[in-house]
Amino acid sequence: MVNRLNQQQIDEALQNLNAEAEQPWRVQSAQLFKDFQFRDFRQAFGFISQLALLAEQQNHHPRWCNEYRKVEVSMTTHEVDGLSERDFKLAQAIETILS
Ligand code: HBI
Repeated sequence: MVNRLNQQQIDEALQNLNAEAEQPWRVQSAQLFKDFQFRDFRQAFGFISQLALLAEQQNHHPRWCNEYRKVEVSMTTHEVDGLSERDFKLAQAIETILS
């Protein structure tokens, strides 16, 4: 059972998530979204590999788009047709693999 977050909950969750991040996550087209830029393709692909393992662990699977050293990540929760705590939990975990 998962709940759809309302706007106030989304704003609070974004604030927590972005508190220590250099580049912020944002909500774009109803998705939780962030652009990542790496030193080179190898680093970008390493990040994607770690992201894939995290997604499996959490059974929550983001969309990603990679071009050379750039990776765009976005996600939503289909079950609630919006954002849920699952999106923010995965985003937080993604930040920890970068730190
Ligand atoms: N990944 N991003 C995302 N959103 C979901 O709603 C989602 C998912 N991965 C697995 C998943 N849902 C399953 O829990 C359901 O399809 C059963």
